[in-house]
Amino acid sequence: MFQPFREFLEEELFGRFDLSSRSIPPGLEFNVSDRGKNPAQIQSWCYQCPQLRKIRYTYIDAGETAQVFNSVIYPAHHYEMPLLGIDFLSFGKKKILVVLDFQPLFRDRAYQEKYIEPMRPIRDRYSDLAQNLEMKFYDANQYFSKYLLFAKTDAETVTNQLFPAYKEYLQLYWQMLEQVPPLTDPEDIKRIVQGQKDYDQYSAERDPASGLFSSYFGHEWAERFLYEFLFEDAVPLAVAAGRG
Ligand code: BLA
Repeated sequence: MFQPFREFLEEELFGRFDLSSRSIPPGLEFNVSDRGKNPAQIQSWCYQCPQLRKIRYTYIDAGETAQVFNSVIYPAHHYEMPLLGIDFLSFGKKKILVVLDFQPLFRDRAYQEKYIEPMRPIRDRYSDLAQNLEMKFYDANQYFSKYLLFAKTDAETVTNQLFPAYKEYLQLYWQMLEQVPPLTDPEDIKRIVQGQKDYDQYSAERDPASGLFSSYFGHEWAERFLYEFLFEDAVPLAVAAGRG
């Protein structure tokens, strides 16, 4: 269902950037599950280039039962711009949830003006995909922008609206990346390092996918996947508590 989105992202990345592979810890790059009736497989890719310090995406294919395309792109630490976040989920073809956002590291007005306002004209043209749904796991005011696409939708809308919207958001993201002034003050850069780390910590603790990973691949694998790959700059709660 979302393979064309993955392929498009891949073509864009390889066409625009000088990518090198970034290692994925052993055992986390690929897994298959035959627990229960429905076989599921999960595969991940990870790259870096001078402008983007971590580009990761994951595809879960459990046939009709579940299709998920998830990605986060982290700019280099000398760019303060938002992370690109993608989470497209389809369960049994009936339940389709899509989220796409430039995920802000900071919430001040100047930041919003520079990095979030440019999304607005696109968002306004895809109002079917901007549904103002309530968030149950995350706080909509943290690491989400007011112009995110967030919708419960159907397969037809995925093809006819989400795909063009996705292309436009990506286009804007690349354009922003070309224009963003690099930070040079080590203090400013430190603030971005911390901002991206805080994002990982927050996301690892809230990720609604942890149950899904556990059910397919077991708790231990799920924890490793979250803390060693998806959000590798997060510290597992038990470890963090022990350090206190
Ligand atoms: C929701 N994301 C979800 C849900 C799952 C995932 C299972 C709950 C769906 C439901 O309501 O039943 C799945 N999340 C994943 C997967 C990965 C993951 C498979 O991290 C990793 C491979 N989530 C993101 C990113 C964004 C995001 C980058 O990982 C930003 C665009 C958003 N996902 C997001 C939001 C919700 C969601 C906003 C709704 C959660 C809520 O209601 O609070």
